[in-house]
Parts: sequence; structure tokens; C-alpha cells
Amino acid sequence: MKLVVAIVHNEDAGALVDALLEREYRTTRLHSSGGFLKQSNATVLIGVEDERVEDVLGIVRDNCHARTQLVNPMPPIMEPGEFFMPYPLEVEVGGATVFVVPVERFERL
Ligand code: 2BA
Repeated sequence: MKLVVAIVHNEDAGALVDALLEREYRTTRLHSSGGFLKQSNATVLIGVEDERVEDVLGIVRDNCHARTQLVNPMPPIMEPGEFFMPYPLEVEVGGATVFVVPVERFERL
């Protein structure tokens, strides 16, 4: 058994969980936030048999889309008289960041 941990955009999480549920995968959706952008995203946990991992990854691929987001860079430490014009930077946030982790033991008690 594997635990698939998928960090996805908030806007994709609902459709992803619905699509997984439709195929009878059990999921848990956690509210999370990215360390870099500090914006909220969603972490979806899916416990699944080894032979169904690729099917789950396909569903993640079909439902999660890459986006570009604008970030305002941190201003540098300025000397008196210096001037800093903050230009927003474009960052591509992937469709999904996925970890597939082996599960040592699974029980529903
Ligand atoms: P964030 O940490 O908010 O990162 C959002 C996007 O910013 C990233 O997209 C990446 O394009 C960019 N980025 C992140 N750190 C950067 C850095 N040090 N320098 C330049 N650009 C940087 P993704 O790579 O698609 O990641 C989306 C979200 O997935 C991340 O949000 C984070 O919540 C999670 N994530 C990504 N890689 C991870 C990892 N190795 N471990 C844990 N969580 C991860």
C-alpha cells in the first residue's frame, strides 16, 4: 500500500476530491499553505493499493493545472538615498506536487 500526498491549488482541490470519490478512492483534504508564496493550497491524502497508484496519479494529472502567479519580491536593505522599485515576479505553480510514500501498516479501527 502507498500513501499519495498531493499538494494542489485550492481551486483544483474540490474537483480532484470529487473525481477520486467517483472512482471510489478514499481521500482526506487538508488545508495547507506554501512556504514560498505563503498562500493557501490544499494537501490531498489518498491511501491506495500499489497497483492503483498510477490510476490515482492520472486523476491528479487530469484535474490539476499549472498556473502563473505574481509575487512581490522582498525589498533589499537600502542605504540612505537609494531607491527600490518593486517589480512583481512571475512564478509558475505546478499542477500538483506529489509524494508517493510506502505505508508500513494500515488499519481502520
Ligand atoms: P510554495 O512553497 O508557495 O511554492 C509555490 C511556487 O513557487 C512553486 O511551485 C515554485 O514554482 C516556486 N518556488 C518555491 N520555492 C521557490 C524558491 N526557493 N525559489 C524560487 N521559486 C520557488 P511548485 O513547485 O509547483 O510548488 C507548489 C507548492 O507545493 C509549494 O508552494 C509547496 O506548498 C508545495 N511543495 C513544492 N515542493 C515541495 C517539497 N519539496 N516539499 C514540500 N512541499 C512542496
